[in-house]
Amino acid sequence: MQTLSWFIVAAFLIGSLIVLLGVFIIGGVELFRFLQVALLQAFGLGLAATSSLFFFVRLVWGLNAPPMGISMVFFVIGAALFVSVSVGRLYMFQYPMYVQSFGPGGGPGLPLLNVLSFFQHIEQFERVADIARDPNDVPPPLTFLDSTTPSVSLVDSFGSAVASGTLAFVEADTPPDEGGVVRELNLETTEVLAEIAPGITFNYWTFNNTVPGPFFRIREGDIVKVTITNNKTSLHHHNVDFHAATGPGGGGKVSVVAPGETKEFTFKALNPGLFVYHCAVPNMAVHMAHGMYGLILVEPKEGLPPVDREFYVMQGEIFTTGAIGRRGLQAFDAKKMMESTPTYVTFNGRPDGTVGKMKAEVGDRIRMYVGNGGVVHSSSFHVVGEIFDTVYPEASIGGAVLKNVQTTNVPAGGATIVEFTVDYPGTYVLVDHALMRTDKGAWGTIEVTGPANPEIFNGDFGEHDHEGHH
Ligand SMILES: [Cu+2]
Repeated sequence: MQTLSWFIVAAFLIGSLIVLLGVFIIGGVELFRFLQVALLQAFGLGLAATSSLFFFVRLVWGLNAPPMGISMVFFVIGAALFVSVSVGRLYMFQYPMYVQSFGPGGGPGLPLLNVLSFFQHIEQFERVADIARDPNDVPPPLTFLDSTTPSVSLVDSFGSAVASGTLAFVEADTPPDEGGVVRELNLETTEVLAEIAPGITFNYWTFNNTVPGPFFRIREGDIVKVTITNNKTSLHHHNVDFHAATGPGGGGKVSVVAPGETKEFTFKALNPGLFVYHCAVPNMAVHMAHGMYGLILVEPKEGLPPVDREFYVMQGEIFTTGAIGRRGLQAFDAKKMMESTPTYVTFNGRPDGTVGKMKAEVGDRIRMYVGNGGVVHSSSFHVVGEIFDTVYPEASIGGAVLKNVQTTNVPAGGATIVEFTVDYPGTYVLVDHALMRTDKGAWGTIEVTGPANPEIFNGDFGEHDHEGHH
């Protein structure tokens, strides 16, 4: 027993050394730096377990009574039986080890080989300094609606323009509708390392190195030629499913690209609206929860009413193994995703992704294109201190618009378009009004400058400290 207790201690020390050496051999100093918090925690757990085992073995030995020892063995068996019923099927070679799926395609767990392959290639991943897509990154309008046209005819005029039920995958030489053009959209899928917040690194998967991917702007009746390339440093296949396309998988089935591969496909934009595009390679939710989503606006033939500023914001969720704020390299946590508990909820890829970037002047009319990549929550989109005078509900163009809305729904895999005029200077905070999500990162700001009109709003802003609890 004396020997056994010392053997346990020796095994722990040798094991720790092997793990440390293994980390250096697989991924060098870089990997060690990313994992140091997790390694420290694992060492602590190992130290505690070793000490208690040591104590336990010596205690049982010291009692000098075999029945006591046997009862302890049964205690351990009983506890293990109890714990085993509360977890699902055990997958020894995937991470996490207990996530089962009944969906199409593979489950969300990562095979252990992928984890190892990720560590081995950690040097090759591009470091992206800022993963957040700039909310100002909206191409200019293609067509303006004549501003003298009353908005009621905007609604009416679209009713007959919408075709539906036809297969829209078209021959590459199909001409666009009159006034339309052939548009070439280029997407590159990448797997990169970027910070969720200072010191917290995540392996984002992206379209064109930002989250969300680029904002595409096309016109109803256009022919869309999509070229998708998967960067050669990727470890996974990717593709793109355009909700704006009519056809199998929205293009997903014909655009699966292996690392280094390029594919093209063509579709005709039959319906106007603001549409999500996303990666749809199984496990789809896993790919989207790594950042693979974006928006494409299909302008109606008549265009949208002119505005002064347009912004692009897209909500998303990140599931990390470490709790919120935990530093170091954060692994994707499929278990948290299955349990619908995102660690971070973001506007444009990370907390602060849009903060301080959107500016306007008093009197500006603002249009916001707001999408939601999910994969769990619908968003209750709201701008504090503003009223949306116009909402295109669920980003529908051609149907009835809503007037004077406080908070609007943005479903997962959906979008909305909101319009309002900023009448008073100040900082306007956009939120998902399921407000605890602001603590997970779901908020942004629009800074409005210009003269203050006391007839619209008047009050003493004073010198109060607005931080903290009141
Ligand atoms: Cu993908």
